[in-house]
Amino acid sequence: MNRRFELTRETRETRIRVVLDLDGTGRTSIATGIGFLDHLLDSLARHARFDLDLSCQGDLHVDDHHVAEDCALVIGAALDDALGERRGIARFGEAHAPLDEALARAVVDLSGRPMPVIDLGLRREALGDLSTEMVTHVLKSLAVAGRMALHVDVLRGDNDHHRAEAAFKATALALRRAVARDGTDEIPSTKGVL
Ligand SMILES: [Mn+2]
Repeated sequence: MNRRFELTRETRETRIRVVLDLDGTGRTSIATGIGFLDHLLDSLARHARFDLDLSCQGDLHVDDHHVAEDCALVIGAALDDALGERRGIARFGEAHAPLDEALARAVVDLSGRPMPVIDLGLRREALGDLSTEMVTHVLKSLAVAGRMALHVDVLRGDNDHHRAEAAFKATALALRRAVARDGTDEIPSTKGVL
């Protein structure tokens, strides 16, 4: 079963092309126009072992909101499509990830229902050219479009760059476990549908 999906999404605010392969090796090519967003998405794909090509031309003259949100929505939509009926996957995944003094925890259920609960405790206004509120919003948008419960908490950490990056690494590791094939052809749900 091929778990690779390509998608182009164009609105008046952004034009995005994504190629996502859940069975990749963590090879990435990411150009959103926002350096710190590239850094976080690169970390997400690399540690999830997804291959991710993502390019976005967006209205950065307005602010970072549309680009950051739409990139996350497109990755989530590609993930949803690549998973198909969600047959033969672990479905649940959890992970802790440290980055030096920071420690993050992510717990994911590829339930088919969008439910993000994100608490990163970021204190700065921005990291590079990405506002910190958008770091949280990207994870929320990913969970909504990817139709998953995603709980991410940063448990400690002094440096907001470390806190944000640890959150994305933990999310990546949890996703890697949740999408892992379990050797069956079953849909892992008592309902029989995800
Ligand atoms: Mn970093």
